[in-house]
Amino acid sequence: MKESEIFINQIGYKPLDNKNVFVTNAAKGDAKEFTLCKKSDGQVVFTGALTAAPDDELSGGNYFTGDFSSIKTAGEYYVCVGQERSFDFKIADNVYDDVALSTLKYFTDSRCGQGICHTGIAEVYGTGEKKNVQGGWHDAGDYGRYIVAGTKTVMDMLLAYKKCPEKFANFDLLGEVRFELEWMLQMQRDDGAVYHKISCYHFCAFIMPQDEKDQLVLAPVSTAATADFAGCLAYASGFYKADDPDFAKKLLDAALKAQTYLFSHDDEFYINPPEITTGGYGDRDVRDERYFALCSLFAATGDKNYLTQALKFREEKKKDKPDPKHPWNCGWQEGFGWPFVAGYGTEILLEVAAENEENTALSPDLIAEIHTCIIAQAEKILEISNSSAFKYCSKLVFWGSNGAICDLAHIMLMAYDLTGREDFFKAAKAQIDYILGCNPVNYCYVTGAGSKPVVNPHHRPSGASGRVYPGMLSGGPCAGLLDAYAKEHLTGLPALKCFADAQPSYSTNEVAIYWNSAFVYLLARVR
Ligand SMILES: [Ca+2]
Ligand SMILES: [Zn+2]
Repeated sequence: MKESEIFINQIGYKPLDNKNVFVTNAAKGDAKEFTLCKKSDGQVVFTGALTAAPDDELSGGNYFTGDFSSIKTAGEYYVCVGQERSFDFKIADNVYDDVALSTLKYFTDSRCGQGICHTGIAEVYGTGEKKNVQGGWHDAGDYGRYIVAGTKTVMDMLLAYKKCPEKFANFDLLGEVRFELEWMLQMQRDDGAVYHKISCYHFCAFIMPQDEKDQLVLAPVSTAATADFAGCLAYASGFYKADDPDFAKKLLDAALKAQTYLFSHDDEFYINPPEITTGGYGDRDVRDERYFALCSLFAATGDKNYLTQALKFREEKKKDKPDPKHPWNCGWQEGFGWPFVAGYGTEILLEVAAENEENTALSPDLIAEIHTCIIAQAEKILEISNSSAFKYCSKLVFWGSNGAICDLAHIMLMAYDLTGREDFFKAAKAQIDYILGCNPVNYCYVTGAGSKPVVNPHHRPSGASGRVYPGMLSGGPCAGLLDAYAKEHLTGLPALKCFADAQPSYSTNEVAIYWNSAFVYLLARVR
């Protein structure tokens, strides 16, 4: 049977969610309406109008949409348009429980070390020294472990846990995060600086992690890694204080030591030395990393000097000249990406302000300025979502676009927290709908979930074992066509169709801990 071109969230909706169906012009034909039918007996429970969706370049235009938000009765359904029928889906309170748990278990599946893999002693690049570093999560499709990637991941997980701990009742989030933190602690040099990453010199073939036995190497230290480490560990320390004060102290002490190094050293930007060809994760602007570290240390210690120093970076970055080539990193942005971490610093300041209204260091003027800034950014993102056929909230479709829209939704949720405005919340939820099936390629982008999940991810353990690991968010469309497979198969397509469920297409179908964590955050907030 030919797959229909009716797009719904393949997992389903919560009773009170906005519920939208999307359909191509071709599938719509002459139909003016869609029907919502019960899966059990085909009974029509709702008929609604199909209206033209906004025409946008990214999806290619010519889509129609319908709204069945008024149906709140739990059950299993499908949508019909003319002779076409959508995948089945559910309406239920707990509809996202399984997918949420599987996206968390992915982290446990990604654990390195434990006596099984990458147990060798690493060389410290260019020094002749050796160091034993164990643990941490494998980063992505490969087995590297990178501090900036790990930081973003840990921060997403901890922020989600902080906002809604009840959503993690069936998963030991702090235990899982601790596995990464224990590894991060080993990545610090005696002088406080932090190695950028540990990996082999080159990517391996599609083999299991225990079969990668090449020499491990610790790449040079960097400002980005050292500042991320300081920000992340200082924030994390608060979560372990009650149950394990010694571990909490260890984290905070390491963060303080990293910050001491940062105060006395100019920026050290990371680029791969010629002998190392694994993921570079380079970043030419580390003002946001320094801001994040300082905000986090201010929150952890109460020392106003950290705040004063943090605000200097904020003011300086605000003065960036407009740069149309890099609009996503020009001026102040509450970023939540591995190279854009300002949002984490700002979230922490807002937490301090909310928990301690007497805190005189955070002046009402400063807090008002932060609020205005967040709401202005969120409104721009909301506007993009509203002008998109699939309510997609970005104008750019980069490598890892599925993670990026979760990060943009995070900004809308910050604005929702400040204003209570439902339109921010609903647009954030719409990104979950997009990822789980409301998209022009009709994929559920999480492995093991939905009627048409990704089944050929660029993920070595899946490829080598022949078993697709569940709970992984595919990177999703990448308009740049950055790998040979994408160039061969996707040239000329609209950006949101530049996706191939094919193992070689690393630029569209890789997975990564920090895309998963962005999804974990968003799903925890809206489910
Ligand atoms: Ca940066
Ligand atoms: Zn490993």
